[in-house]
Amino acid sequence: MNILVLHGPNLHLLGRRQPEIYGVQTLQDINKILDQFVAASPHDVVLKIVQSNHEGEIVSVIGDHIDWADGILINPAAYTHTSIAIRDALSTVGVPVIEIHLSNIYAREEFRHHSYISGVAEGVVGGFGAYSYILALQAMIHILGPTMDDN
Ligand code: CA2
Repeated sequence: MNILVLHGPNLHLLGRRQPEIYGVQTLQDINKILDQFVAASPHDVVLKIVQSNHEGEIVSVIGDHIDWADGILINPAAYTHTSIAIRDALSTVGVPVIEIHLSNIYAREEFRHHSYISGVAEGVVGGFGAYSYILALQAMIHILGPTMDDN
């Protein structure tokens, strides 16, 4: 199963600022944990991980993987609250999407309480720091596993 992992704007700065909100792990640490989880998985999982600070680039990356991705994990970061373009791109691909947040967006400022992405996602995982990513990956393997293992 091919899983596209997308990290949105400013997440390349993780671990350097606001550790009280986003944790001390860097994006490289999170990517390494995901790769280690995949290596230990009995399923045939391939991850492609992309970080971008640009909305249009995220839209393009999603579209470019339309024939490759069986599922998409995305932390849209600030675009969560603004981007109809990313929402449309995700719904066009037509594969399961899981929205990820490091922080609990509902325990923060009001403007973070609305997500344009949740309505096209299978589910949302947030509030667990880097562990949100592992939970989301586990959920995606759970969703895709039965269909893929039949192949
Ligand atoms: O909690 C999350 O994962 C967020 O998606 C993170 C976004 C924020 O806009 C969302 O509301 C919730 C912000 C990502 C910025 O990451 C930083 C990393 C290090 C230092 C400063 C920001």
